[in-house]
Amino acid sequence: MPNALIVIDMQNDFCPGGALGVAGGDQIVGHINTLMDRFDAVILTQDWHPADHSSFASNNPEGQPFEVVEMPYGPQVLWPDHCVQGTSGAAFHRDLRVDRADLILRKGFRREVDSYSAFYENDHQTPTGLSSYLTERRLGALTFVGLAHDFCVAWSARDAAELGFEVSVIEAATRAIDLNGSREQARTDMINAGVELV
Ligand code: VGL
Ligand code: ZN
Repeated sequence: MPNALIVIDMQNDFCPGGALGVAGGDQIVGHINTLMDRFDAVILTQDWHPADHSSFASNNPEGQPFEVVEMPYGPQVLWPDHCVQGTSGAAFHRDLRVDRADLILRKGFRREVDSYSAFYENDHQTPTGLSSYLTERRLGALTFVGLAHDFCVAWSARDAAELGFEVSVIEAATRAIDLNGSREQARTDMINAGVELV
C-alpha cells in the first residue's frame, strides 16, 4: 500500500521566536527532511489565517490568549495572532524541503471556524478535501510529523484513523505546546483512535 508523510504546519510562527513558538519546534526539521525519502508522497499542511480570524484573542475582546471560549461549533482555545496569510510567520521554516512536496494543503482560512485537523474544520463536519485526495491516489498508510503534537498533529492523526487510514505518528519528529496537560491527553486520544505512536 503506497504511503504518505504528512508534515503538519512546519511554519515560522510555530518555531521558537514565532508568534506561537513551540519549544524545540525548529529542532525537528532535519529529521523530517530525512524521513521524506522513505515515502511515496509528501504532503505539507500550512496554517493560513486571515487577520480577522475568530480564533485570535485579539479579535475576541473578552478573551486572553490561551483561554478557552465557547464557539458555535464547540470549545475553542484563543491563540495569539499567528500564521496570517502572506506573512513571514506563515512561511515554512526555511530549511524544510518544500520542493519534495506533492501537495501543500492550506487550512484555517475561514474566518468563522478554526481548523486544527488536516481533514476537517473544528466543526468536525466541513472537509478540507484531503481524504478524497489521498483515497484517489491510493495513499492508505499515513505517517504524521510536525507541529504541534497536541493540536494539529493529534487532531489530524485521530481523524485519519477514524476515516480508515493506517496511521502512525513519529513522536521524535513532533513537539508539543502542552497547554494544561494537552500533550498526555492527545497521546491517550490518539492511542484510543488506533493511531500507532512510534
Ligand atoms: C496549531 C494552534 C493554532 C497547530 C494551529 O498547528 O498545532 N495550533 N493553530
Ligand atoms: Zn492556527
